[in-house]
Amino acid sequence: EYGIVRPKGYNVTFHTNPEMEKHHFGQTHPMKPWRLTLSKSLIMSYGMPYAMNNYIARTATYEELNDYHSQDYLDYLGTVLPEPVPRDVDGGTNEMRFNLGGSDCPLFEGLYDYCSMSAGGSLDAARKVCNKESDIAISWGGGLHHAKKMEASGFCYINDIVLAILQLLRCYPRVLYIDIDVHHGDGVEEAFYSTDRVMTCSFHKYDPVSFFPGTGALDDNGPKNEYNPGAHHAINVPLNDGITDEQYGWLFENVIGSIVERFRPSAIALQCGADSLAGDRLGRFNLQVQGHGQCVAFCKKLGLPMILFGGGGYTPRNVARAWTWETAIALGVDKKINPVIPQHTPWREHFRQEELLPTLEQILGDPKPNKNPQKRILEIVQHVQEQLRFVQH
Ligand code: V1P
Ligand code: CA
Ligand code: ZN
Repeated sequence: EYGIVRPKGYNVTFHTNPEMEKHHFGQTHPMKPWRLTLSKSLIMSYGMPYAMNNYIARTATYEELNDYHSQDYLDYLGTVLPEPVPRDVDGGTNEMRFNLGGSDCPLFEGLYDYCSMSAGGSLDAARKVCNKESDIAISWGGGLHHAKKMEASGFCYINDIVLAILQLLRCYPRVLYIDIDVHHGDGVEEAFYSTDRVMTCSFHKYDPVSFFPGTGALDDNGPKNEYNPGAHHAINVPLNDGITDEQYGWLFENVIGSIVERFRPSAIALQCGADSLAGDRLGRFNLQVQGHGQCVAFCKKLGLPMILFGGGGYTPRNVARAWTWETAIALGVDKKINPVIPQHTPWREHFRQEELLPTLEQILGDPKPNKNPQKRILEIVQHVQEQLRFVQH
């Protein structure tokens, strides 16, 4: 139709839930679920749905969420209303206990539904990959990597990634989790701290004092003790402001290349948080759509079954650009995709103020000074390779 052909014998599945996009965290909150609508309509305007299998994600059940999250946390999440429960019910202690109701993780109308839809999409993606019905399954509504077993954190309430990886572990011996969101993937790292069947690797801006969540130092590689098989199975790549496509791509290919060689994963879970792009409202990097997408292309070339998750991304138009480009990469469109966009798409509305044609090739954001010396980049690769020597071949 639009120059995209479905490759024979290669299946990409796309999992979304339009209901999820209708939820609001609040006027000033940076997390805007409608960025998913924007992304989907851009993806549609290129005709990509013709080249993949599209599924409306179901909502995850309580039992499915309970595969990772604790019952008392889920029970509380299921009963809270936008108005905090009256003080005389629990004295506000549950909100404090579960980190709910603050500015990062507000309580809003339909919160529990929103969470179970995000998790439902990622669980559906994992099941398709397990059944071999999908080579790459995409869940842009997932990727909520900070949520803990009994605690909300950083805009994340339910850790759909952990739930999806738990599914993958039912049919694949080893899963590699990669996280290119600008924030540290602390929730996923913590969940798999004590297993050698999951290796986690997050690339992020690191500043223990002033950048959320403050964890993910180079030498944080999982609790080291002789009884912990998960020791050395957490890899962290802490970065500074302003990293470019060139440096990031070099680091990514060296770090992930070394991990794959040593750990030999049987499946990949890739969190594609788009807040690592230049011009992001919360981010600090200088990545362009090409550099971000190059990570997806490199993983695809490994030829392993893979799930692509969404995640952060606070400049909605750029989120849509990146996730559209990455959907195209999953589909195997390696040349530039047809930039002729139908005039009538709702997506056009959001781009009409731009001077240039809204192509995916546009340079994003004002460049930030690059605070990543080449020496440090080399040091990081060296440290990772030293860590990997401890990993059983
Ligand atoms: O920095 C914090 C707070 C302050 N500390 C007490 C914690 N929170 C950050 C949270 C960022 C979450 C990122 C999520 C993801 O990795 C995955 C979906 O992308 C924060 C920031 C900030 N600039 O880092 N919260 C907010 N900004 C915020 C701003 C306005 C309204 C509500 C929250
Ligand atoms: Ca990250
Ligand atoms: Zn983020």
